Amino acid sequence: MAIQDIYNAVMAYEEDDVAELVQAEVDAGTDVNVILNQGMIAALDEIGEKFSKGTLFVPEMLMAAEAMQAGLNILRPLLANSGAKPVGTVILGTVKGDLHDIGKNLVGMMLEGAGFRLIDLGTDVDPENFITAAQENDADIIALSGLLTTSMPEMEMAVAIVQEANRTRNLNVKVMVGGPPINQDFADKIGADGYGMDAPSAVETARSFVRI
Ligand code: B1M
Repeated sequence: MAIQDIYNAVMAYEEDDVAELVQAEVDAGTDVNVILNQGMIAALDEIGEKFSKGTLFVPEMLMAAEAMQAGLNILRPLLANSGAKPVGTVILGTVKGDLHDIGKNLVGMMLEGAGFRLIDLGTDVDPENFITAAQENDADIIALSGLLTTSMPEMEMAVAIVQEANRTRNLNVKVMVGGPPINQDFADKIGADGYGMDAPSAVETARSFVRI
């Protein structure tokens, strides 16, 4: 049994095998980050490269995502259960037009694991829905994920709408952004309060907003 087997099972779209192999690694005491990064995320990166080269297509990308999700379901309790009193509330979602949710879900699990109350609005989220959810839940942070290049202008618009609501509609939240096409420069340029390169750094950024 090896991490390579998890990688291979994601590449073969074998959901059940991924779940079994991830469970076996967890039982053997393997570091969750190793399982995630070297087993599951590395395989999805390879899938993405093959898609770029035109050697596989959307259905295969979807099957790989489902296999990844089967593994994430095993890891969820390890990542998400802090048991502590909430340190703050985060409204999380993928921006309008973008249906990718695996990275967002991972960010959400790690935020929960760090003690945040999480309201996950899912994918393809209209900016106004972030604001409504933040107001209804007295949230501290709005967290926007996006994977497509075309999500960047959507993110820019969402950040502008949230910051405008902070100024004029009695909202008081920090807004943070992340996803592969996003970097710190872009986050600064669009007026976001923070950026996370990956799930652990998203948690760090969120913690900096609530001063833990
Ligand atoms: Co899509 N897709 N996809 N896809 N897909 C990418 C993103 C792509 C890079 C593939 C490629 O061409 N190489 C490409 C985007 C190119 C671009 O715009 N530059 C692409 C494309 C083109 C598309 C479609 C347009 C394909 C088509 O229909 N022709 C289409 C778009 C649909 C839509 O959204 N409207 C599409 C569809 C899909 C599927 C539905 C089949 C599936 C998604 C299933 C799902 O999410 N439930 C899918 C998949 C699986 C991928 C790849 C292969 C994997 C994405 C993933 O889950 N990665 C991806 C290629 C790749 O990434 N290598 C690709 C693993 C995940 C853990 O990483 O999401 O990056 P990631 O999250 C990281 C960090 O980015 C960060 O933390 C996470 C954990 O460390 N992070 C944050 C994410 N959000 C954050 C928020 C934060 C902070 C950090 O703070 C708020």
